Amino acid sequence: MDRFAPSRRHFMGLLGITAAAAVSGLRAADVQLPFDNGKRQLVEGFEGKGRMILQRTRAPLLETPFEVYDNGLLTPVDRFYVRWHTASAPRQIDTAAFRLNVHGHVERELSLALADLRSLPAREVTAVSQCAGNSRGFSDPRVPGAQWGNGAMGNAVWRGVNLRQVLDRAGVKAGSMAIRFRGLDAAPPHFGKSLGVDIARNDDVLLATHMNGQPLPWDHGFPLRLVVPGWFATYWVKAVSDIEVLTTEDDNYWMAKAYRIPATPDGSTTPGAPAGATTPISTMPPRSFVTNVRDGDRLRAHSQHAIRGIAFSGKAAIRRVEWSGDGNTWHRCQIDGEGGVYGFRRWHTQIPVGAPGGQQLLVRATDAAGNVQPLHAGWNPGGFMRNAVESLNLVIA
Ligand SMILES: Nc1nc2c(c(=O)[nH]1)N[C@H]1C(S)=C(S)[C@@H](COP(=O)(O)O)O[C@H]1N2
Ligand SMILES: [Mo]
Repeated sequence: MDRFAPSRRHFMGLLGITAAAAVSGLRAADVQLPFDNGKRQLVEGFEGKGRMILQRTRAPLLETPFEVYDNGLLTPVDRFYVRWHTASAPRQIDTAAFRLNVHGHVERELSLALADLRSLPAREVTAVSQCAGNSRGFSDPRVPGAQWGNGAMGNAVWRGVNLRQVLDRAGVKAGSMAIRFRGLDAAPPHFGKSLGVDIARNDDVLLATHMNGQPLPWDHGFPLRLVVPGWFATYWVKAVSDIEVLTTEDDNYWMAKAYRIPATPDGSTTPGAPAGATTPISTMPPRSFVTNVRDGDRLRAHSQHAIRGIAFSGKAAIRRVEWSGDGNTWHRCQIDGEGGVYGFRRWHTQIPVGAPGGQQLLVRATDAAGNVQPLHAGWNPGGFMRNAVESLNLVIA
């Protein structure tokens, strides 16, 4: 596949017209996501990105091709999915003039330069970032929104300062209710999300400057982004420049109207049912995927086949991964050692392959809090939080 000459890419980066220009000059290949109207282009040439599935050019929505998850536990920065609501975040900032402002219900307002943040102790957390709408394209009946396959997720090592250090410098006053984070996005409704004070003060919540050892690229929130391990990525505000401590619930669009799920135990409802109470989406239920075998693959009859994949949960550590040929009898897979609580965990096993014909393969994950993937997918009007057991139909020959 052709790449742009570096000079051209540099030029586009400077002018901030990466996306639209990039695609028109690209040689692209077709890919098919496994649902109706799932035809997409595989493109290369977005600034800093390798081959990605193009969902939208501007504001960019780029999906990670699924084979990337089989290559290693960490998702490389150049293959990490990209999601912006508007194309209004700057692609050029004066890093010397940049300030992170902390204000609202605090003892002392802060205006921190990047150098101030660099002087604070940094820490690293390995965590999965997953869009709340990951896998929305599988919703049945279909729902509006980005028609993602399963590639709006990625696992990275995030480095930055613990948010609590910054909050403690400002002194969050008693009676505070929520902490709102806003990005540099200029278009209304200005992107912002908020977290309860206790969540925001968690050890693992970071104002990150690096992912996988590299400074954050523009698309992932340079110069600072919020990292909220376990929580859906909508809370991981990119290019965050403003932190406001609130004494009431946040009533801004992104909390009060968007990214809400039915207030039912599993966040789902019946298609067509009257709208009931909703609640902001929060932590990620467990998911698991086979990464080395795809739906429709051919396996050799009467053999043993090694399968492997990934599992993660935002609610507790992954405790168990199982496979099944029928959805009734489940067999334990081996979970590999590394990965951490919030990251992808690798698992593997051998499955017996039967006589020629068809064979099903299902995998499900359970976390330490007892959350288990349901056999059948729930449904909600936003297409959020899909987490059903994945099922592959294999061809045995
Ligand atoms: N400033 C800003 N931050 C943002 C968003 C945005 O539109 N603007 N989108 C959020 C959503 S919905 C997702 S899924 C993640 C995507 O992060 P990524 O592009 O680094 O993968 O960023 C979050 N942070
Ligand atoms: Mo998202």
